[in-house]
Amino acid sequence: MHWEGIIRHYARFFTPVPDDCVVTLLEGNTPLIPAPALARVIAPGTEIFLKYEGLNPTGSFKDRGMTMAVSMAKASGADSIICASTGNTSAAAAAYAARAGMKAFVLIPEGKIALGKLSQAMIHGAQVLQILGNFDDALSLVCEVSEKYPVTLVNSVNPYRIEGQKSGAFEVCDALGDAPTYHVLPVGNAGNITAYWAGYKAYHEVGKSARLPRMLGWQAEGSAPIVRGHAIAKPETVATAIRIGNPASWKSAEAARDESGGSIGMVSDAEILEAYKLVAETEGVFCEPASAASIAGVIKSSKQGLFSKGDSIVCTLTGHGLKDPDNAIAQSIAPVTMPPNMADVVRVLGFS
Ligand code: AN7
Repeated sequence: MHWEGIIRHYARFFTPVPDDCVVTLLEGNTPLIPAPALARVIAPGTEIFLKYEGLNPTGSFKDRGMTMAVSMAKASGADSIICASTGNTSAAAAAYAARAGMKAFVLIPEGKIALGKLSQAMIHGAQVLQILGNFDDALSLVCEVSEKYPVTLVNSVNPYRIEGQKSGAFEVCDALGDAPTYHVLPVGNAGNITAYWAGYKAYHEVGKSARLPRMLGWQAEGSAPIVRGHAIAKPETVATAIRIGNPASWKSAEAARDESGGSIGMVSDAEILEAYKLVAETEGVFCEPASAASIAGVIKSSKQGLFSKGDSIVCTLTGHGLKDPDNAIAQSIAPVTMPPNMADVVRVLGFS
């Protein structure tokens, strides 16, 4: 069947969108990739699946929420949207605004967003404001601007964002025939863990799945307000996507954790980078550092003895590795530079 994007495919689960207002890049329908080699190394006896959200149109899960938020903005007659972002939301907002014929304004923390994401916001013609502050500062600003001026806020405080992002959970259930034992994901502004849990509950309520997963969320140690129980004034982490000190969906993330019998923990930058390389090298799947926090979390949980034989574990890999080429290069062995000479080439290749 021809894929029509999440709004049309999962229409019965969403607020109705007038058909002529649907703004879509045919997001969703991303692969759920089995990761047997990774499972053997990090959690033997379990089945691990990677929900590879990097294959969305702008390279992250944000497209699922943005198609809903921008479509509803269009339905309400808006001609511009605004967001704060650590990068991926701005990329999605810029692209969907372009698609809708709207203006996008994006506020990003200066110097702290991955190169690919910045290039996306720019090429789609968004007006980009680099704030000399962090994501939390930018989010307060856009909330205030959107209250006072005629521009629609498309951060995840916009409920249509969360609604659209529920579709990730629907797709996991459709692929597996049921919910997994555990659903693992990185936590930044905490919208996605909120959305996945809402999606799993909605599917369960209508009998599309027999069980509910335990939700396992992972923050970076330097940006772990939920774990530490207080806002972090100066969040830091190599995983810039989740460099957030005061998440908008804090309470609903805690509810997802508690209702599902799950947990929200933290992993160090070193653990994130190790997981980032491991999934790329063992499975051929390239995600950005923030996404790898989910894998790092599985490694940590596995060491603590959380998993049992036969458990199914789904990790959302939230963004594509190409978003952040600088980190990929920094974490890898540098290429060898050499003359175009057969003897030297075969020697370096180890054949002579
Ligand atoms: C790759 O783009 O907040 O917990 O402004 O880009 O739902 O915030 C990005 C978040 C995980 C965390 N992985 O999700 C933004 C932004 C990646 C991300 C998260 C983000 P939430």
